[in-house]
Amino acid sequence: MKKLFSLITVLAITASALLAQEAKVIETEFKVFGNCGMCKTRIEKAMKIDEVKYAKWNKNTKMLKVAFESSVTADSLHKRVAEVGHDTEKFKAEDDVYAALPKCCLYRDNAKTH
Ligand SMILES: [Cu+2]
Repeated sequence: MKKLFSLITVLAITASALLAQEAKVIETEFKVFGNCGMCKTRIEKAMKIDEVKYAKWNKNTKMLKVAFESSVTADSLHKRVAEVGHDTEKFKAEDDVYAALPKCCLYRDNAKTH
C-alpha cells in the first residue's frame, strides 16, 4: 500500500512538472532584416540556445518564428540577432558588426535577394 502511494506521488509530481514546462513555452514571430541563405543560417544559429525550442527565419517574409521558454524574453532574442549583424524592429545591429557581414548579406543599402 505504501508502495502504491509513493508511486502515485511520483506520477503526480512528474505530471505537474510536465504541465508546468509546457505552459512555459512562448511562441512568437518578429521581423529580422536579411537577404540570403547565409543570413538565414546566421540568424538561426544565433537562436541556438537551450531556451529556444524552435527558430525558423523566412527569407521572403523576413519573419523569424520562434518558440522559447519564458525564462528568456523576446527582447533578449531580438538582441541576439542584432549582435550577429541583423536588425530587428526593436534593436539595430552595431555598424561595425553590420559592416563585417559578407557583401551579399548587406540588407540595409541593397535589398537584393538571391
Ligand atoms: Cu546573407
